[in-house]
Amino acid sequence: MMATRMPVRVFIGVGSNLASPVMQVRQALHSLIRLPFTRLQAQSSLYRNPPMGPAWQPDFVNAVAELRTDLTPRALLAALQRIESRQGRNRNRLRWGPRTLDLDILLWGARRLKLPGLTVPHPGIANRAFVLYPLAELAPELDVPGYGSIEQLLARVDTGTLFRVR
Ligand code: A4P
Ligand code: MG
Repeated sequence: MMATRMPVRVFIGVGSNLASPVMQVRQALHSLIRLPFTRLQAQSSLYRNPPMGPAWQPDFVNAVAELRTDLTPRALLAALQRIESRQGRNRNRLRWGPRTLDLDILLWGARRLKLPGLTVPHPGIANRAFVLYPLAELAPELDVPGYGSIEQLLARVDTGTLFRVR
């Protein structure tokens, strides 16, 4: 008999600020639907917001997706990086610079992971309104392991610069 595993609840941060960001984000969400051993459970609204980092770059569009997956963390990260590459992500750009698509693993169930090339919860999570706000839209009850409740974290960031894309 096949072993059935309990799929893990995973949240993915999606961001783009180049080449029609709204379209890039929608296309990425579409690609998440087609990941193997994975179900797209929910997706947040899209939010336009100013760049964190170099200010000369275009505004970002950000969203969060909720998955259920049987993939390992490494396999999911590799699959996300393939989606980034397909959407023209150039990996040699400066830190926090513009990009067609960024897919970050925000949360892996209630676990904390520290592998070479993969830290979960995503280290920036607690300071980023463009992550916390869409995350809270999907899971207001969430606890971010090592950081606190989403409600507490959200109270400490400025959500005034987020505009829901209609
Ligand atoms: N990596 C480690 N942990 C993770 C994780 N949890 N999920 C490693 C995904 N990747 C993870 O990432 C660099 C390396 O991080 C990868 O090789 C992976 O092994 P990257 O996507 O190649 O580069 P990056 O995204 O430019 O680097 P960094 O420092 O992770 O940037 P961030 O934190 O992703 O921030 N402003 C707004 N408004 N909205 C944004 O979405 N995004 C960024 C990028 C800057 N400013 C922004 C936004
Ligand atoms: Mg990234």
